[in-house]
Amino acid sequence: MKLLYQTHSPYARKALVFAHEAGLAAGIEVVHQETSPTVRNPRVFAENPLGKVPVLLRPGQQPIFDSDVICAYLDTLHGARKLIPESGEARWHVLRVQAVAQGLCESGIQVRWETVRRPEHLRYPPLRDGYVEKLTSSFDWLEQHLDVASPVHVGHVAVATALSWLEFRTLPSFRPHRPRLVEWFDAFEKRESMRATPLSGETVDSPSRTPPI
Ligand SMILES: N[C@@H](CCC(=O)N[C@@H](CS)C(=O)NCC(=O)O)C(=O)O
Repeated sequence: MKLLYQTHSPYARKALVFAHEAGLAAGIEVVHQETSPTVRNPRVFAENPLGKVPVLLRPGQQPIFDSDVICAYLDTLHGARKLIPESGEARWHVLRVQAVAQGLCESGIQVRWETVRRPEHLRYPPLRDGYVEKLTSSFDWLEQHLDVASPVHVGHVAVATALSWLEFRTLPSFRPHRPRLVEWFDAFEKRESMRATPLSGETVDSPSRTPPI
């Protein structure tokens, strides 16, 4: 299998960290791609109509995209303890944590658009503030609800890769006043799966875009 990947994407890293945690990373070739909604990447669009990474390519089968779906697929490929519980409240808890983590990444990306990525005269501070509020409210939710003592699950992987990326991009910090979350995260970052997948690089946006004909 191949994974269309980006070294500064929290979503791509989530899929790869999951593969490491599931013992599947050795069977996945990482293929680096750059994506931005302002610069079309034909290789990625050929596999995913949304033009986003990560995308998992399987020989002779349809591509799988969206990190949530890739993780769910990978979890079917191994015989060890499932990282996504198959039933019961445990399943809904883990998926809910994953949803909050996805929202952290989405909100962080929006904050970056409204602070550094969009040309200055097109930025809209109330939108930035609204997304910052989603970040802080999600940090508080995680401080209260994250099951820090449970065996690793997809929600942990998603939250750790999201928080790590927020720090990498010096977005609003989750650290003040959230000791439980901080202790858990600092320990998680030491895991082999996280150390094997460091974040690096810059997003390349186009300052202006010619619409497709
Ligand atoms: N919901 C998707 C989000 C993927 C995503 O937004 N990837 C970014 C990289 S961080 C991307 O490729 N963006 C390009 C674009 O928005 O066109 C997932 O979980 O995989």
